[in-house]
Amino acid sequence: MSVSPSASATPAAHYDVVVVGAGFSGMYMLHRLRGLGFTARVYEQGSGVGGTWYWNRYPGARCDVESMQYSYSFSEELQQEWDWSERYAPQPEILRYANHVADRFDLRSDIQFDTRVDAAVFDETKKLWSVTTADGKTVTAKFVVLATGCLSNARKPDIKGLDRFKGQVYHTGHWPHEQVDFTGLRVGVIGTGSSGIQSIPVIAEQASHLTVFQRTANFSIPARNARLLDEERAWFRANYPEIRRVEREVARNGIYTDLPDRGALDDGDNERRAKYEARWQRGGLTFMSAYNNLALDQVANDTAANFVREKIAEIVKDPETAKLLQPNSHPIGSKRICVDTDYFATFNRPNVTLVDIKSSPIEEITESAVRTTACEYELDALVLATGFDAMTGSVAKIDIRGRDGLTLNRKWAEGPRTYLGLMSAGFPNLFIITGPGSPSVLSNMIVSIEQHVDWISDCVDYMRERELDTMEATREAEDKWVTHVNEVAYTTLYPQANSWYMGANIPGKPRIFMPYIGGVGPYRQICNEVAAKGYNGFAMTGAARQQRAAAF
Ligand code: NA7
Repeated sequence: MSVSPSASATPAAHYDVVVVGAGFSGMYMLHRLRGLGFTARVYEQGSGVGGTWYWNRYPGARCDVESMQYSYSFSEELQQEWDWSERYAPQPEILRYANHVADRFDLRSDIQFDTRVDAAVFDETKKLWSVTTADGKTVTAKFVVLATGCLSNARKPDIKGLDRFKGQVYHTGHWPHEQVDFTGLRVGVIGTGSSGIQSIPVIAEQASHLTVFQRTANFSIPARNARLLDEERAWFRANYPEIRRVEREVARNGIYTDLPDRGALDDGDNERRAKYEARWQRGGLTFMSAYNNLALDQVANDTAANFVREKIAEIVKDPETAKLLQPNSHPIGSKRICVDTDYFATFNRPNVTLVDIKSSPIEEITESAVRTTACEYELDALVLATGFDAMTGSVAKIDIRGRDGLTLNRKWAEGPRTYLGLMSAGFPNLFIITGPGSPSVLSNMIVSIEQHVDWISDCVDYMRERELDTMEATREAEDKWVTHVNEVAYTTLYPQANSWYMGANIPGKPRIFMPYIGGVGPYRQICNEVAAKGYNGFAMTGAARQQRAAAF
């Protein structure tokens, strides 16, 4: 018996919300949506949860924010019970934590792994999104939440001959799941950002010889990583209410530390040096919190940069190598500052060579070597620590079509445009977590993720209560916000660096300072006020009422 196609076609499954990505944002989003009684489906490209921590398995990978702060705050039981073992958790432990959260909150049943989302198309008549996955299946959803992560789209550099290389090739952002053993091998690392700086000391211990190809020297502060003592964990746990408050409302970057009350030039030389020394000895990202004007004033910034340059000269024995390792192309902090364990000291090892590819660029990669304009380096393995198409790269891989068939890629061709980093005009009911235009990568990501997820959860709940169909950023509000994000960025030293914050690491990517630098506290306040005023700057349509909100 033949069955007509219309009779056999099963209708597409429908969810209230489709979430793309099961990293820290996707997992918490799912948890909140379920708590509100929404149906949700999460699609995850990887075979497990954890997002960036699922992919970034390179040797030495660890978080540069302290574990007791780089952890969810939404569950008091979770933050009281989970035992972080080190001050800065290594990647395997962060992944264990992500898996623990998935199990503890029973998230897996609504997550479909090994499933890439290829397309999301908005149907203006039905006011629904159709979401198509790489396996060819399509589901519909009222809302789509892009929890695709900011640093999850590993970027293979465009170097001539790379595909010809016959040895092993790895990218730090897409590391194999099996153990990689460099013992006895001649290894080359291209890239000296955070991933290179973390992996180089570990690879140097295994490799017979390590050649580091450096285009731009970076500022790095010692992590001073150590096992966490019981009393340290207990202190955090006892003080979490205040610590989390400061992270959310006071510290601009969402990291609890003693905050500066003065600028670098308000202290004399000796006092300033003592402060930098204390921060250097304490270690970590909060070095930049020594003074309140290091991101704003070039002369102030120079005092911190000079301090670190002097430290590099003290650590690295060969003066020529030390000089090459001293950053001089950008203000300290204007590229994400790195946090390391023995990075600079690694260059004192006899089996490590630093190659300056700024003065002698890589010409090509042959079957067995990297050839610069000055020399050829025979290698058995190559590690690409060349970073990510940050903030927009993963979103750009999805064919997202909003009103009138407009694609998000076309809309963002001149750079990402959002209102509050949360929505983009022309794309109703499509939310972005920690998107461009929000503090995002300039902050402790978990603080920003929780804030966005909570805001989005409140928002969809608000819409359900009022029987609203669509919500969308207005062009006016978006234009104002984009202008504001830019204005704030240009009051700082950040735009001076060719950083991935600016999209400068991707040839052809528009140079726009993507994250919002106004601080997580003020940003949270703006978002809360917008919500309190009935989602000012967003247009809403619905059965129960029609409203078009004024620009914020
Ligand atoms: P980053 O910080 O973008 O660093 C990438 C590094 O690779 C950086 O040193 C680049 O030099 C270098 N690079 C990139 N492309 C090339 C080519 N074609 N040739 C030579 N060198 C190249 O990425 P990471 O993975 O280290 O860190 C990203 C974030 O993850 C980090 O900030 C933390 O937040 C966690 P350049 O500076 O462009 O001259």
